[in-house]
Amino acid sequence: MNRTFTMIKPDATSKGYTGAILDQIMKAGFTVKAMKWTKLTVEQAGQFYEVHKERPFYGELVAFMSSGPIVAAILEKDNAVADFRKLIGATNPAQAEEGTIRKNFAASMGENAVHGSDSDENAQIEGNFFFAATERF
Ligand code: FUP
Repeated sequence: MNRTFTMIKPDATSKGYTGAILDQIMKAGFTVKAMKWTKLTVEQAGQFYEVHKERPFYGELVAFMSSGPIVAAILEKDNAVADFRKLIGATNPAQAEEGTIRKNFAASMGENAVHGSDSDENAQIEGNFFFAATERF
C-alpha cells in the first residue's frame, strides 16, 4: 500500500463540491488515513507552494489557496500517487480527460479543484505539513 496527499481547494469547497469529490475518490478505491477541514493562512500557502516561488503564477496561487476553506487528506491505495494523479486529471481542466475530478469540477488552471502529490517523497512531506502522527488512523 502507498500513500498520497490531497487537498480539495477553495474553489471546490465554496461551490459545494466537497461531498461529490470525496465520493469519487472513495469509489476509486482510496481509503482515508487522515482528514481535516481547515483554512491556510497566506504564510502557510506560501510555504506549501514554496517550490513554485519563482514562477509567475505564485502570488495568485498563494492568494487563491488562502482564500477559503480546504479539505486536506492523506489517502492510501496501491500505487496511490500515480493512480490519484490519473483520477484528478491534467492540471489544466481544459486538457483533463473525461470523467476525471478536474474535468468534472474544476473551472480553470488556477482554480483546479484538487491537489495531488507528484511523488512518494512529496506525499510524505505534504502529509507532514498538515498532520501529526496522532491524527492518522
Ligand atoms: P499539479 O501538480 O497538477 O497540481 O500542478 P503544478 O504542481 O504544476 O501546479 C501547482 C498549482 O499551481 C496548480 F494546481 C495550479 C497552479 N498553476 C497555475 O496557476 N498556473 C500554471 O501555469 C501552473 C500551475
